[in-house]
Amino acid sequence: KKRVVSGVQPTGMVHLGNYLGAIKNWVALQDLYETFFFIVDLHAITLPYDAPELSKATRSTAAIYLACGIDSSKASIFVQSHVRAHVELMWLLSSSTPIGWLNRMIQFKEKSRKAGDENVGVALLTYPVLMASDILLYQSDLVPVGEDQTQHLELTREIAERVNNLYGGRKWKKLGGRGGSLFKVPEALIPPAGARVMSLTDGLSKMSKSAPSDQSRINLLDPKDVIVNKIKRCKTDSFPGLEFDNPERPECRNLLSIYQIITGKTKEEVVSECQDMNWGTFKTTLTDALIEHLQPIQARYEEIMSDPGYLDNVLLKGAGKASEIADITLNNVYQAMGFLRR
Ligand code: AQP
Repeated sequence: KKRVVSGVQPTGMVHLGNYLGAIKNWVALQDLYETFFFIVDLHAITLPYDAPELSKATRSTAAIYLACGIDSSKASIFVQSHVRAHVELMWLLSSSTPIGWLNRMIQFKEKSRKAGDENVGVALLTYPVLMASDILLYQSDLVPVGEDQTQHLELTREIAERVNNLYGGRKWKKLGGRGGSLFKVPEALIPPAGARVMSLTDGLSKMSKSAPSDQSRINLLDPKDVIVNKIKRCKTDSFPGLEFDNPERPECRNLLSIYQIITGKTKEEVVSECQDMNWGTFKTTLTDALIEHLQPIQARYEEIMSDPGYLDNVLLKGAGKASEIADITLNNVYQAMGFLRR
């Protein structure tokens, strides 16, 4: 079976964008591939954060994976920092990653400009090397990535090829290794169209955990009345009827797309159902669909959170399985790079 890895940062509340763009798609992947879904807590400290909140958000994100249908008997679910190989391999990879490659990363440029140089830790720059480590450790074939992550995945591929050339093949064999590639070079798995969920208050920017206004996103755990209120107040326009493909109506496209994915209907079905609706009617329809979809997830979440032992076990088992595989890669890299082994 091909291997797939992916994760979400425990940096706040998991929102509809994380769910429709990532977690919901993973549920189908776990039946097709050998899957590793982790909570990327080490990435979550690359911008200023609240330490007591980190462990809470990590547990909560893990429970959300399970509540959304990720099944621990099919997928390995674990916390990134529980598998030490992630950080170790990152250090080894960073010696072969030119600073120029990292300086070019758009996300680094944007996030460091926003935060200001004095507030930016070195980890924000080296973040993509940790992501490369996350992926390469598992010899992953496929990585589901949103548009925002394609540049980082490309960098992962470049790092893999460079390390394979520098240390793999015959050179590795001479050091007692198997020879050949140290890393599989992974491919992107592009999510289904329409999976980029935009902000409720601005149809041109993505729904995001870090946006200051909570009104801009639907959190997976938002209670009914909050969802009602957010949809009631979300940005719309004054065009007649509703349509997907008018570039002047990004909010309309976004809300129709959310409705389409959440109900599992086709675009054509949504067009014929909604094209003549006014905003008031559509907002009620969308709100009802969201509540109906999220309610069972929220109920399962509560159940999971009420049994901490169960969650601990899932994460322990997941980390155990992940460590076994990660350690094989890590040991090979140490060997190929010429380290004296214990
Ligand atoms: N708006 C979105 N639409 C579709 N997919 C999205 N993802 C995030 N936002 C959207 C996908 O969710 C996965 C996990 O994201 P992350 O936790 O690594 O954080 P992120 O990509 O930086 O997104 P956030 O949640 O909006 O956080 P901030 O505010 O910190 O940028 C990824 O697969 C991502 O593509």
